Amino acid sequence: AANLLRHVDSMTTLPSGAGKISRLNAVILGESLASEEDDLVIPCPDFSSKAHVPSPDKYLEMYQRSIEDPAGFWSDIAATQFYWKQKWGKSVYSENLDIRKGRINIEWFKGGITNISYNCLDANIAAGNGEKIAIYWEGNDLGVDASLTYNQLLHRVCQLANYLKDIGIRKGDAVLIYLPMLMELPIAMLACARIGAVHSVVFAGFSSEALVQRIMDCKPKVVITCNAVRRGPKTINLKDIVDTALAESSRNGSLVDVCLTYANDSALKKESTKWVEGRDIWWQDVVPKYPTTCDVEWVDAEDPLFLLYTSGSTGKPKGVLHTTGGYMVYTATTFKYAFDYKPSDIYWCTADCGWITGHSYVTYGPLLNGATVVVFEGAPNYPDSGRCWDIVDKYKVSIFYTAPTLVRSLMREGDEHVTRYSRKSLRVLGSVGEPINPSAWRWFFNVVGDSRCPISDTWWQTETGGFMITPLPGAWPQKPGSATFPFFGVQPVIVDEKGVEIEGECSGYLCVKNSWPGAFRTLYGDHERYETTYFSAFPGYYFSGDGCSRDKDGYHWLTGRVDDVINVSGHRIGTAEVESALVSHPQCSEAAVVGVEHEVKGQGIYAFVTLVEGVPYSEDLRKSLILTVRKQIGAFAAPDRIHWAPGLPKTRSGKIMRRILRKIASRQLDELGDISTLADPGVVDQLIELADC
Ligand code: 6R9
Repeated sequence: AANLLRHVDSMTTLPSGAGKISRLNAVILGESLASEEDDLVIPCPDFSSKAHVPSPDKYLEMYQRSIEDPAGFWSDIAATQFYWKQKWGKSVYSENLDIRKGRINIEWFKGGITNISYNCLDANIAAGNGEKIAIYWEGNDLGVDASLTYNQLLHRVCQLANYLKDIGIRKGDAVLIYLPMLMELPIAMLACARIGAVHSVVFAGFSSEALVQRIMDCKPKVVITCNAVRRGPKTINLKDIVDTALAESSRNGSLVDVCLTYANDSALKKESTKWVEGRDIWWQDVVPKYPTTCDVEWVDAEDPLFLLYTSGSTGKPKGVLHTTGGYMVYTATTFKYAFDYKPSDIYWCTADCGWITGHSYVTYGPLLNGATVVVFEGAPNYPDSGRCWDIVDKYKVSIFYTAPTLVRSLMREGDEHVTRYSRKSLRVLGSVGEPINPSAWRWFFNVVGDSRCPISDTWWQTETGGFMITPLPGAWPQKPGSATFPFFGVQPVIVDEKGVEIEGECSGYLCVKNSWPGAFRTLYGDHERYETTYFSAFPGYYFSGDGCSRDKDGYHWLTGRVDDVINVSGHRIGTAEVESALVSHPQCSEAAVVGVEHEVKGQGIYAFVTLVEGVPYSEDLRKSLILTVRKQIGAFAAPDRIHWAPGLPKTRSGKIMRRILRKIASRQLDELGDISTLADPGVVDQLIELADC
């Protein structure tokens, strides 16, 4: 904090003045950090003067208090901005993040009794916002749209909550939600929360096999889905995927009693939907018959709110568990400050509720603030590459939050798709999911935001629940590509490979020293894996899995994952998951997957495969290997490249040397390094020869 203090201090003397980025030289992806260092984007004085945090000084004052007195800082916010049926007990929080001192444990507001659905809906209505629009829904096809006020949203949520109670769902029961971006998705999440059920949303791009894996882990009694969805020019039959998954999971002993299916008429007619009598129920046949009021199930702050599966470095996805009170306070507060949210804003986050971004910043964070949220069903380039800006103009979106991969893909299509729309409603832009390279940052800032909207490049994770390192718009100068400084209450540290904290200008592993209210509490059913994955590598800290450097001014620059997780278009994929899908193919005996730089997706998936003895490599086999991954995980995890590897580079003890594979995959052949420790160094030449095969 002392470092941060010094450098922010020196920034207050920076010349003020709004503006364009001084240097707009053409930049290539992955350019070096050094060339960016003096590239400061100074916030507009007019913007800053109206911002929640108008200056570095104000930030510092709040940040310092949040670190010196976390209990006071967070309990003031919790007590004044949220409804609690009963206040928490004596201690605001308790934590042990040090594995050497025993079990890892994080609790916030324990003993406090509340309900997040009540705080999203009833509390805003009581404050006079009942007739304010909660959700603008924009369908995939032009001209298909709908909206709900806070009153209407509450009614819909209550009807579903009553139905779920009626079929026997109780506090603590898991409910699996497999829905695309229909309004019914946030409705289903809020209905579960209202009755204390634990939702587990599975991104509707996951395959049936991935769905089975999740059903087997959390054993829901009910699955909520829809018959089909339109995405761009395609119609995807989700119900078929669910049917296959439910048949398989019941064979494996996990029986789902009810499959509540929303009839998404614009995608597929009811009559054409396959049906399992006795298990399948049309949402529209039952839910609207229930009363529009539903008593809230008051829960403890530490009662579970949801499970969300994410990829790790082994094949089995991890069920990240978030609880109620801390998550509520944290998502709402980060939303307010990192986007400088004001009640007049119209907010659009392009993320799907199947990922953490959709949980925290489509549903909970914004609704807790009483915001108006745009929910978009479709694809951002359909019917053409101007769709996003068409939506921005249509709803007068003022805060637009998206992923670098989308920025890069739109950037390639040319400025005219952007500039033919007004976009004058835009005020704040946001980025999430992966590092945003400076050239994409500049394009987003200059072209989309007309050089007047600050960009909040928010670094965080499924595990962190909410933003950890993020700009606060208007508070301080930005550097394109840097996530800047920690949010209130967060103490990030950079450690070396021995786990020793490094001060000042440095690079290393990004850890966090303390707990924050939005932190995940465990991995569902596997607290030991929680402790070993996140708290054992560097004892005393939470280890994020990311690399990070800090520049001379204290700005943070995220450099990507340092573990076996790759980030494709902002989606986390474990290399082990893809490998295990590949080796399940009867003709593949071994696979090794690495990430390679990809112009649009950030990282692409590059798979080395060894075939079963005697099987020749062919184009058909390549296609069928890719299809296997699509089937087991989902289309988004399909390898970009298959590289036939008669042998893989292994040490004498049989460990695959991924370092070498990464170099071969990115064709950095003069940087292979020492290959003498390989059991058979000859395989390297062989792989290089086959690279373009
Ligand atoms: C929110 C989310 C987490 C991983 C994380 C990191 C990468 C996310 C980033 C970023 C650089 C940012 N990541 N935001 N890297 N700058 N602003 O994406 O959660 O799906 O769990 O992914 O994404 O590598 O470790 P999740």
